[in-house]
Amino acid sequence: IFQGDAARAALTRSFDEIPVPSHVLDRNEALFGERLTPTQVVERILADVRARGDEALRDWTGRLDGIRPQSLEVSREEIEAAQIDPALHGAVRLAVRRVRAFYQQQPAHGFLEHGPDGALGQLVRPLGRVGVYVPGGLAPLISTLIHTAVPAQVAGVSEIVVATPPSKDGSVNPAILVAAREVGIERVFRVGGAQAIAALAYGTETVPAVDKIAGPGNLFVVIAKRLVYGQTGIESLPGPTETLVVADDSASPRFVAADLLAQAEHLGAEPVLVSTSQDLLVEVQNQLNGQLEALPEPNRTWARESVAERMKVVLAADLGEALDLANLYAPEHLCLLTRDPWSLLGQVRRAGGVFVGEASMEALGDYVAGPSHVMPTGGTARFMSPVNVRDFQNIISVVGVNEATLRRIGPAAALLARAEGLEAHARAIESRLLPEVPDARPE
Ligand code: HSO
Ligand code: ZN
Repeated sequence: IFQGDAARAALTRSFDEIPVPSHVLDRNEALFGERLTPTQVVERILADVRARGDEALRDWTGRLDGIRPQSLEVSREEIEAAQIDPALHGAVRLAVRRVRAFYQQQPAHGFLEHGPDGALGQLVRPLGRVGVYVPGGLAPLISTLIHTAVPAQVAGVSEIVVATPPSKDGSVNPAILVAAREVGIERVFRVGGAQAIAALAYGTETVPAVDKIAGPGNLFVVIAKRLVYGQTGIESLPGPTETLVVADDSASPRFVAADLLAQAEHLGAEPVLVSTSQDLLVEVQNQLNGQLEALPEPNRTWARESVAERMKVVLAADLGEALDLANLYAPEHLCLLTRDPWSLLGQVRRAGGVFVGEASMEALGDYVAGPSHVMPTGGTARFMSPVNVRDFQNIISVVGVNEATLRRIGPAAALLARAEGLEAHARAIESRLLPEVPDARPE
């Protein structure tokens, strides 16, 4: 249990290289005959997909996912035919509806006022084509498709394509296909990992190059996104997830433990508990042990690993200190389980999302609350925001001043140009200020 300065130290992030687990190096050795780092592997994959397109995608998918798909694109018929349990289908629809309704409220318009001086403004335009990466593997993140594609759609993006890894028999999880259909996405590619990011960035015979890639992924996906940035846009580099719970003596230890475990079952997750009550910390610990035991496998193993390796527990002097620590840590998720959680909102400075009170657990936000669950991780909430409509639009500045304004402000521009030693700039400005005698300017 950390307190005071030790708590500050424990919650201060360091931005060292992401540690590479030894099992990743072992796997690379088995695959490549050398202990390549993930970055070296990703560089090979990117170069190969860029050079050989679809064939490289098939080869890498065969090698890494254990299935060599003939058709890289999921056919329209397959998307149309996908079926899931009706209740689950209803839940997908509810999630789509609520996420869409949420983003429709985000102000996203430009401005352009025509006045006596002409006009200055901003045009807001949707991006052309967006690629959404949907992780498969251990957990097929149906919700992630919804939580990235819907804000893009609300932004006005007309073409959204999805890439997701195939399962061993080459199929794509039907719930992901149903979600794609409900959102209105027509193109889904069965390709995952760094090879998917390469395909979306460079384009292949089958996969179109996109203007921006959004969505979380494993270490290889995150490294690939970082390396293709510039060739294409990326929304962020979502890494392992974190939740910081602030709880006082009024909080239910059962709920606090449940929320920490919900987070802990994500691989690599970091659960943090900051409480003003020593008693609560003890009770939560008991609850955690009991609830962990009651989890089925493999979830118990995943959750236990996060709790044992990364969970942090802090005793704060008061809620003011608790919030200071939360702002220092800048969690992806900040959960307020206190007597009067709304009264703390004014002190929240740095977080991806804030979950206010017992009824608003983070797990609800993962699915159906409304805001996208793709939020800044690793302390990047200091300067980043959750996925939102603005991620899928660009702004174009409009300069449309008229003659009268030019006369008023042009001489200052010419002065600044000469101060920068840029004579042609000054002359371009003055050519309009002195239209009749363009060469009359003294040397
Ligand atoms: N909590 C995760 C997102 C997620 N959880 C998707 C379940 N499905 C990262 O914010
Ligand atoms: Zn989650």
